Amino acid sequence: MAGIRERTYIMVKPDGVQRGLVGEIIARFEKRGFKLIAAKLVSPPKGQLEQHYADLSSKPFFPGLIKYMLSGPVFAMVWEGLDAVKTGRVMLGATNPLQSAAGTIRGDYALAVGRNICHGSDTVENAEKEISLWFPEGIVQYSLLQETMIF
Ligand code: RTP
Repeated sequence: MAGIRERTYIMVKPDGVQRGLVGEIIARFEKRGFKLIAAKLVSPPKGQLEQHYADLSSKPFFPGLIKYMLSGPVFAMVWEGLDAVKTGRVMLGATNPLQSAAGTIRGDYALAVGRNICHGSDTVENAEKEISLWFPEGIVQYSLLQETMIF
């Protein structure tokens, strides 16, 4: 759903997990004001990663991307809040960390496009698809006190 209850799928990739950046990334989203509604550490099967990145399957870097994503567990999350998809992408920074602004997650912690720490949905439609793919068991529903204060 777009607007104040918009949801986005954010994933800490294997390099981010290995480097101990899960807490830092959670903290940034929490402090910004987003609400965590799902989270888990998972080692997905290859087919799930191929489905997640299906639109990139013809790219030359696709096999390397899948190998990288299979190199360790990922931390899968769903965050909810105002313009979560667009703002989440801004917080991640440009795909290639060499172009990511300082102050963004990639701009502060990454150097290479092939090791760029995190994923964020690029559209509301893709967010809903990705949430279904990564959290087929469903999402917890709860209210935060701050929700009544923000809007
Ligand atoms: P993501 O889906 O991971 O959030 O990244 P994105 O939308 O910013 O970028 P996208 O073009 O969808 O690329 C997905 C991931 O593929 C890897 N990549 N490698 N070697 C390369 O030239 C290259 N280009 C992209 C990155 O890990 C990128 O995040």
